[in-house]
Amino acid sequence: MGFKLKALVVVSSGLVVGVCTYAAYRTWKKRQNSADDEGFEDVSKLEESLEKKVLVLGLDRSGKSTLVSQIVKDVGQKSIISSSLYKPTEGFNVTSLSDGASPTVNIWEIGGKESVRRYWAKFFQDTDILVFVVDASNNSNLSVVVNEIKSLLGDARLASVPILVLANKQDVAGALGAEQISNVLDLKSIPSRSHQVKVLETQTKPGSSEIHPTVLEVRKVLLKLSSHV
Ligand SMILES: Nc1nc2c(ncn2[C@@H]2O[C@H](COP(=O)(O)OP(=O)(O)OP(=O)(O)O)[C@@H](O)[C@H]2O)c(=O)[nH]1
Ligand SMILES: [Mg+2]
Repeated sequence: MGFKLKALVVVSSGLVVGVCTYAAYRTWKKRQNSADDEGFEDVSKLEESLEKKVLVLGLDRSGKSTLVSQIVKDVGQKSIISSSLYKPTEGFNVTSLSDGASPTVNIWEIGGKESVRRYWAKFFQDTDILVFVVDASNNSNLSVVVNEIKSLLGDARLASVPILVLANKQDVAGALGAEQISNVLDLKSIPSRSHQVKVLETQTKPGSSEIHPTVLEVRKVLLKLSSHV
């Protein structure tokens, strides 16, 4: 087997294992919830509401992993954002965010490469908030973004889920702003009764010693939203 083919087999099987692990986790969680429900229904519901699921999607290289790694850092922590080397997410990453007051936010970031995008739908179930990261400095793939968002909006499992669209890479000259991204993606045509949509400009460029204020704003919005969904 040639090197490329071998690599492909390893990557694909890694993703399939990832998706299977996720499916197993959900089955376990369902069983655990139904076991909890026996005689303790109210307590179990209360516990359920203490964890929220945020799904982070977007095309490859839009900045999802970089964003998530910054969102979960301690605010005062220095020398944070280490490398600008691109390491694509081949499956998914899960991490948690908590401020002690709001529910714990479990952040699921799924890889954005075309080969991984077809597995996105496996992660839709039980999503409380959807974050969609757009590389606002790259005009060339916005039509792909439009199609991906359309198909997300058409999925019943995401019905009425609030959507936070991030126009990322604002540090790059010529990056489209929130208003332009909103127009290009036709976000204003989404009925507010089906989805609450918010667009924020962000920059997650590695190399800074402090978390950028736009990332802190995303964290704040997520924690606030998670208390209301
Ligand atoms: N200029 C600039 N570069 C950024 C910014 N955010 C991330 N990058 C760079 O963009 C590249 C891709 O970032 P990732 O966070 O790995 O992208 P991703 O969306 O997770 O990509 P996949 O995992 O393949 O879906 C990396 O080289 C980052 O250093 C930003 O705000 N500005
Ligand atoms: Mg990634």
